[in-house]
Amino acid sequence: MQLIGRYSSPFVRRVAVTMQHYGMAYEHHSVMPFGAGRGQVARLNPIARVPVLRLDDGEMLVDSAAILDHLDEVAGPEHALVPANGKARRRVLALLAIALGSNEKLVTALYERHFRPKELWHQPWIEACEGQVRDGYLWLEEQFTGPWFTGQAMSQADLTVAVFWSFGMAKRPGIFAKLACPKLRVLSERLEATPAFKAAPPETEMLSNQLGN
Ligand SMILES: N[C@@H](CCC(=O)N[C@@H](CS)C(=O)NCC(=O)O)C(=O)O
Repeated sequence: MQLIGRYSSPFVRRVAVTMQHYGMAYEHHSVMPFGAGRGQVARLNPIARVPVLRLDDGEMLVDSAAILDHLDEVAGPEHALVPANGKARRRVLALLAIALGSNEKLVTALYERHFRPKELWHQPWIEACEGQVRDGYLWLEEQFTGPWFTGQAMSQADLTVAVFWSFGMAKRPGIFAKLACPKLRVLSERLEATPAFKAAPPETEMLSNQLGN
């Protein structure tokens, strides 16, 4: 399998960490969906987004949720990080929906600050997005009763929130360091120290480094 996209993308990284966790071998192609890399990504995904997972028979999967759904199927119900059915599955998907939504709003605000000239930044829009980010993480913090989100076993909710938390801390430390989310912080630090996370560290980012806190 080939995983396309840089680990500096939290969507790519959650796929990579999951593959490491499952012990699945893959080739990593660290390509950005912007600038010089855009054409290469567009040949694999019509909307030029990462992650893309190319399966051994050439089939192309796009979108981290669809990719993870496939990987869970390959891992099998005993090992899958999202339960196969019922209330347990709905619970993990509900947590993931808020984590993904919060992270998407963070990325939206980052893109506003990266792609538009500073004098055209629309501050009310940035603040609205960042308010949604805060509300999402505060809700997730409330849901976390430990040792994992859904009890005694790690799920995709834990892995994804840990990846997204690290991304938020790196990109907008001024927001994330002030968030009253001690349980999410500990969860992220705990998982970042595991072999699966260490095997897929975020590369030095080339985009959005100069955006302030
Ligand atoms: N819902 C998608 C989001 C993927 C996404 O936004 N990827 C970003 C990189 S962090 C990207 O490719 N951005 C380029 C673009 O949106 O044009 C997923 O979960 O895979």
